[in-house]
Amino acid sequence: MLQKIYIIGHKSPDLDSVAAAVSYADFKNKQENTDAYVPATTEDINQVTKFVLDKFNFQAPEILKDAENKKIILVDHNEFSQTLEGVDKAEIVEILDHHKLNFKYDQPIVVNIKPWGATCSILAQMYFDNNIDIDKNLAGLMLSAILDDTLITKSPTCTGKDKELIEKLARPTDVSDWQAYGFEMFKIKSSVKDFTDLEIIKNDFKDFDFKAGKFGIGQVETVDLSEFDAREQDLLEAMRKMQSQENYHSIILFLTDIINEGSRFLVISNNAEKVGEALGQKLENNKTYIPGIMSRKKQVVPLIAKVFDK
Ligand SMILES: [Mn+2]
Repeated sequence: MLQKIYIIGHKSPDLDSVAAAVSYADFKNKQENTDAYVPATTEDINQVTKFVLDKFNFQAPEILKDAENKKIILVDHNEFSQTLEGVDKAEIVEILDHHKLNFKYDQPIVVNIKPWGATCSILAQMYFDNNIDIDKNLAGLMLSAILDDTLITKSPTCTGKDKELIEKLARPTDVSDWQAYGFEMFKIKSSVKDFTDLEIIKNDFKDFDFKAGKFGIGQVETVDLSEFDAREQDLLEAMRKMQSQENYHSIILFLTDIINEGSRFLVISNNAEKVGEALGQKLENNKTYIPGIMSRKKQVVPLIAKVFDK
């Protein structure tokens, strides 16, 4: 029997991670005329991912907790700090991603990284380049992931290529106004009223192993920042607890207002003053607001890494 090859995104899976796994499995299976490629996620999918999979008639991928002895393709990430358990005992066959490369391996493998706004943008272009048919549901799925990762094109990570692909993918779908559809998605993302503090922090959270120590950087994208005002103290408390229990140098949570294009930062750190300096701001009571900051990978991580990873 053919050995399965699992295609899987990062921990705390976001829509792009899940949609990329689903789409790339479809692409590979079609291209190689097989069914060996299986999309997977590390854990339960988030609410907006559920909404999108439902809307375009896809099943949630199977959950894969341990990669040991499995063949794996990593999508939408490449850092071991962000991947599933057992990857050190797995056979990684390929990487498809749009983040900075921080990957070492003892074998030559296929690595495809482009500095575009979403992994699904790279994938959509691969379908077009290889003349592989994209049905309207798959177009809708990839479109949604690009809109999500680029904050409806407002993020500094969004490139001309992403915009071109958004237009192209929207055409065959029933989405007549992609901007309005994008806001509908972000309203679902923003509705975190029923979440615990820890669920909010961990909803879109990534670990980074910097020279100064372990950093956890979480982001919440919202259309209504004021919804969080009353919870900031509780969020900081939960972050403080998490920092001591899980040995973080720093935990940074930033709440991005996609309407006004800026982010509210909450910081718990062994050296909060220095985190503030790295961000170019003075923190007051572990908090600050920075206009224009919307992207973890293009803005926050480089600023923090410059100070704490040298
Ligand atoms: Mn992504």
